[in-house]
Amino acid sequence: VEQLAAAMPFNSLKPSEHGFANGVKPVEGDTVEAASRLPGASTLSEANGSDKSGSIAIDGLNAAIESLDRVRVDSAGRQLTTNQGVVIADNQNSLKDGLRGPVLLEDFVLREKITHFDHERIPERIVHARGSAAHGYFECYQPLTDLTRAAPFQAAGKVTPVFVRFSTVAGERGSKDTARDVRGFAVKFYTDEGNWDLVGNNMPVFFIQDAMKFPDLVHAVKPEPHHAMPQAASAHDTFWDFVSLMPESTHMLMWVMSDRALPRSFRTMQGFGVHTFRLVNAEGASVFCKFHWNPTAGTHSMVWDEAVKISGADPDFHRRDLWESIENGVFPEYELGLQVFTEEEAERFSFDILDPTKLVPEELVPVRPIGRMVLDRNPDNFFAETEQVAFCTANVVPGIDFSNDPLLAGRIHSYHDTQITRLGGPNFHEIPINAPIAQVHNNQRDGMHRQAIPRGRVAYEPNSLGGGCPFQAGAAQGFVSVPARQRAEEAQAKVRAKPEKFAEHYAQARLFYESQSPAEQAHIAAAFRFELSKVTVPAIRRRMVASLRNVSEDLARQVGDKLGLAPLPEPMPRAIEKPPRPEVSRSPALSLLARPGDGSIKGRKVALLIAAGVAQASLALLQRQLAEGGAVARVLGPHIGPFATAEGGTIEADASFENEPGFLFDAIVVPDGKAAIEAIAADAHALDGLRCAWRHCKPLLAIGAGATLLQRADLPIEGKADAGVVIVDAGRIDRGVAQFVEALGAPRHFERERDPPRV
Ligand code: HDD
Repeated sequence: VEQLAAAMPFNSLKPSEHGFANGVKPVEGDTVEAASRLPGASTLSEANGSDKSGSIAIDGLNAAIESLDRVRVDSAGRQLTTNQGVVIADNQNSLKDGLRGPVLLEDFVLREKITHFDHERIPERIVHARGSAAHGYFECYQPLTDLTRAAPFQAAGKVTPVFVRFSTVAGERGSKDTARDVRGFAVKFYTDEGNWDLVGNNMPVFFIQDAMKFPDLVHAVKPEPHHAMPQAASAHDTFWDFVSLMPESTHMLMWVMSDRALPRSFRTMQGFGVHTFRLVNAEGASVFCKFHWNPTAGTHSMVWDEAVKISGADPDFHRRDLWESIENGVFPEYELGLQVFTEEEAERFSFDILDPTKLVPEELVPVRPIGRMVLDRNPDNFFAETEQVAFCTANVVPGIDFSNDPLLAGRIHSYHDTQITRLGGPNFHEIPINAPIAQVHNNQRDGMHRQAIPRGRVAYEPNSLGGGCPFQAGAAQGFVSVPARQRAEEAQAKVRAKPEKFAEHYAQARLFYESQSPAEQAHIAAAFRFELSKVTVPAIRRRMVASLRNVSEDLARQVGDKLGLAPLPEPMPRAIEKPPRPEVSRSPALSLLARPGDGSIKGRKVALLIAAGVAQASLALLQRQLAEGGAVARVLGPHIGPFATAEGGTIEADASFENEPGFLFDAIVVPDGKAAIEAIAADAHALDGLRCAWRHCKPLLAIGAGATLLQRADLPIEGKADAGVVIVDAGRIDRGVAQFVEALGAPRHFERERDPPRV
């Protein structure tokens, strides 16, 4: 390894790329630091061939890889073949009857190639079409046997492989990552007792209370059917028409108009199971539970102007961040937390725990950390894994069960059903990424694209010819549904109706708004203003502001003013005159600032602006500290390639001010060197980048002569700037670098923000 590393640039995390690594599985109870040092973290294994399939089983960081190895294909050093394995002599020319003659029907090589190509596309997901995924593992902190018999939670240090797909909801497969939208957060646990899918979102509540309305909601938010616009946006008439007629959406609207809908990255957003689930222990006793994923890197979001600009410059912004972070060894990590409560406790809550438009405030039921999830391997192939993965809320394992949430009931049906069209038949569970590690034995047979070859003549149960196999396991081992009681007063006739507490729609919307920081509240008001100003029908705008009056007069006024609605419309009539008194009126945990992270700069992207004459020495300390902290520094110049430095050397620009605009970065650094500053100041792309960094409340560091560039960009740095603007003399770089690194690891510097913006 050392010899090879000396001979060529070599990433020690990815020895498998170089064809000599035998990966190692994570040691039970290992820390992420130790796990990240293990070889085999990458699967880009072009150099690893095997005799049979072209793939050799690199034992990576999780056991799910073994089941995928069987089908991994690696063509390094191989001849081209047809799908029948026949070696192809010429892949450039079709078979013709003479040089200028017609192409012959017998050309099976041509026909096979074109036919396969014609069928490459499959239907995209009806919602959550755009997504990105990664492999990883879940590690349990402590046994939870008192609460649940679910396999991942049975021992401290137990590692369960996972595959996680993040997504936007409304946009099509080729749309942008940075839309204002909910994000999907779907986790497939390959447990040793079967697959468990926790199919959640980055918001803990939902728009509707009953699956019956899901098709209407989706039709309303998707591009309008007559002209198919707008793409990946809720800022249009049909969405606001629907939600303004659905007061139950109000709470979720507060989340979707908040910074939560603009995550900085998938690494910095929370995830929630949304519904109330049940945990069931080996004795069959059950409690209710809500699932929370909390990112170790803290919760960080973008601002709207930034998201709009990034959408144009890099529609793959989140996908790229996830991919590059994993390749760089900055593994996204989340802690799994549980809110556990009993049926009796739930009955006393002011809201119904079966209502998915309500959350359980953390002040009422604290979140108990129970394990962590680390994403440490990028997929080998986007289509085979990320596109073909099929999540389903019905996929639970012994120890996990459902509540009677009516939204969940519809989901239990919908997910399996949708894959039958999307993946072309009922055998999609055999697609490698979907196949459980636990063995499958049953009497289901045939169907399109069957892969397994069941042996024997018995395909029914009970049987005697097969010795009674496969046989029922009994309650001790198999899945048993919780025999949930129906309370006597609930044991009614069939009804199409809801429990009474479902009719209260505003208390938690208010709780959310009141729990935000002033900057977050301002962003919510601005988001409503923006979205509703795109609505062309005045009655819809009025109806929505009427609904906001039930949440917060302050918010309704801010939005109404900017929509020219004076006086404000009357508040929307409420379904309940005297709603139950909420338990808490403030929940600090609902603000993004509640989880700023540990101050680490891991994965942050920093632009270093250079031009000819740059004082390279002024950058050296900074570059070292950024690298040590796990941040990514990119050198941006007027063009890519080498530039002469003030010291007489050369420095290479990785990117240009034009091809990687400043708003793509978390921070910008302007080094010392008068000549360089003159050259940078002559390029408005660079000045725009600085203005964006300022406007988006990001850190800026100017060293020596670099300070004049901030003035040339017209940044209003009069008197004492905020902690995010660091200006240092060339002689005191060390102090400036320390301040800058601290600012980089902190949340945005919103004290700078003005609405409308000054810069
Ligand atoms: Fe859903 C996909 C999350 C309500 C029907 N949903 C889908 C995905 C996520 C969610 C993360 C993408 C999975 C992936 O990456 O492949 N959905 C949610 C959450 C909901 C929710 C958190 C509310 C709590 N969904 C919901 C309802 C229904 C559906 C009420 C239907 C009754 N969802 C689907 C679907 C999708 C889907 C049509 C599209 C593609 C797929 O399932 O595999 O079945």
